[in-house]
Amino acid sequence: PKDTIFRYLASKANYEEENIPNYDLPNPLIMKNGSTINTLKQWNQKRRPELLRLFETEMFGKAPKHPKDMHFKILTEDKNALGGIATRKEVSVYLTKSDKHYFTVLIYIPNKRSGAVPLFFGLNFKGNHTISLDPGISYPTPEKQKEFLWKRLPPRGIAAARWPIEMLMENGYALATIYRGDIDPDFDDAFKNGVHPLFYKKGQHHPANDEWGTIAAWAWAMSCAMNYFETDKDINTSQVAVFGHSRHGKAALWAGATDQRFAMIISNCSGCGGAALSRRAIGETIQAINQQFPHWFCRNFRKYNSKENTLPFDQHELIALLAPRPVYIASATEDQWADPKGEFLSGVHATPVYEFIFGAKGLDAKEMPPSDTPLQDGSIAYHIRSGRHDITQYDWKQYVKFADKWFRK
Ligand code: GTR
Repeated sequence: PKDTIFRYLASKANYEEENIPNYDLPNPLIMKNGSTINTLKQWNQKRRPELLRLFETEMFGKAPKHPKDMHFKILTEDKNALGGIATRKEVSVYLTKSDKHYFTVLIYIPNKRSGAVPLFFGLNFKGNHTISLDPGISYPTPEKQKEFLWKRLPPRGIAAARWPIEMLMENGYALATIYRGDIDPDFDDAFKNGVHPLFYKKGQHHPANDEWGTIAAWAWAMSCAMNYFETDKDINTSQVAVFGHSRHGKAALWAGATDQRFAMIISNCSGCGGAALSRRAIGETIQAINQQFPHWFCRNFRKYNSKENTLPFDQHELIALLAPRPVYIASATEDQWADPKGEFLSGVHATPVYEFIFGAKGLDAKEMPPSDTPLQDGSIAYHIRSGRHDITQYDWKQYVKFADKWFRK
């Protein structure tokens, strides 16, 4: 049935530039009340908080503060993983005083290192044990498997093609990941499972209209995990790149916006609700995304179904919230559902904030580059890879190159 909704929505969608409605993008440097932002101080004290609040209350939903009883435990550690090239750790992040509510972070650290290393950190779709054939990765516990409502256990290593662990180790990067279902399952369960119920007020059974959906919960958990990384002396926490493919790309962008400890943000095919401009209403639209994934955003976001022009922001301003940190936006030629051009334009229209406020080069282009021609000169990088909606070796090669540029100067 899920597939049926998608096919229905995809068949109804507009894919033609000439059918895009007329729109004016909000100017990231103009406040809601019309006043202009000229200085770093005005940006930091006025406009950034205003935009953040708007995205929070109208789109992703407000998440709670980090739990005060949050604590960590290293569950397993193997200094001789992957034939000796890496140290593998599994760390639980407990959200309450007891050891009952937790999610597990899987971490690989290159053994060839001197001192703390930079980290790539992102969510996975099918379970930590699916990112590699490494037999040392624990399967989720039977209780967890029950919680995840898996019909069957996804096979070990099934997603390995998307996770070039050896390549990252060779290049001196650590890698960390969390199974997103370990935070909040990716289906509409009226927020009965996952982290939401842990934070309900007395008598509350559902997040309020402006409170966190599933994507905000994923981003929040990544921010919680960052607190663990700060205790891990092998990880350079001033060099953490938060990344994500597709729905996890949306989560990575929101994590970067809400937690400025993330030093780099990578959006791979994040599409609607991610890097793509909503007002273009091409491919996946707000209405389509809210229909297919009613749990991703807060309820307020539904006000904008087929009313993109009434949004008090657009997605270029989500990119602007990341400034002045380096951001990589990537698309794929066959991924029209995600609107590659809208992803590119977000970078273009976030650029004034990078330039005028921070004196940094943003995305230095007006026209989309040809496929497989990365633009990596500025703080906002962009490429459109030939091929389908995916994260590939090609994409990873670019991300490492970009990270080298910023983290190894
Ligand atoms: C699609 C969804 C997209 C994107 C994608 C994914 O079905 O419409 O917004 O997030 O899933 O996560 O692969």
